[in-house]
Amino acid sequence: MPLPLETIALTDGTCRYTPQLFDAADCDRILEVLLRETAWKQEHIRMFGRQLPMPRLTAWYGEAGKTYKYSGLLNEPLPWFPEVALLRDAVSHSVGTPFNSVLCNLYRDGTDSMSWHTDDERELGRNPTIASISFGAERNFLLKHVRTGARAAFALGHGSLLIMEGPLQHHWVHRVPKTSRTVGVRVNLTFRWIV
Ligand SMILES: O=C(O)CCC(=O)C(=O)O
Repeated sequence: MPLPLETIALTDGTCRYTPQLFDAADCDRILEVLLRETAWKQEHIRMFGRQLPMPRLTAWYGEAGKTYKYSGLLNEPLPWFPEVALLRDAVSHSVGTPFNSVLCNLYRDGTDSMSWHTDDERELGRNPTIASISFGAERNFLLKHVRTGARAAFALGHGSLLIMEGPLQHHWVHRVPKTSRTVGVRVNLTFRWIV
């Protein structure tokens, strides 16, 4: 049976959330495996006329041919490895929808971050369901409505699941800000369906 998820109805979109999709001992093991086995890469993006390192490491896994372009980077999927395929299946089961790709983000400490953006690339389809699981240090995940400025926030901790769905990506931007708190490593996986 999929776990009950809390539904948070926002203006123009919906989130579903549980703070603990996996139990604590599993989370520690999963974090260790993801840190060790994911093909983490330092990507660079062009900003202010310069190639700057992204403030996090990333990796893209998925079915062959499911390429994903964001921030000017064309990502060819790496083949699923066992741990990430098991997580995909567990998350699909809980969310009730299939996923054929995942973006992995590694935040090494509080200086790593992700700036305001929306997951609205054409290959995600019109109203994508995006399922985000996190392991390791808790970090704030912020949402902002582009027209009204309304805000929502989640503290995404070890083993949490957050789903963004409906028209949310047309109306809200999201980010993970830097923090001056001393925080450890965090891994976030966002499962997606590439059309
Ligand atoms: O690390 C997170 O919680 C957010 C990841 C994210 O926004 C993304 O992959 O688009």
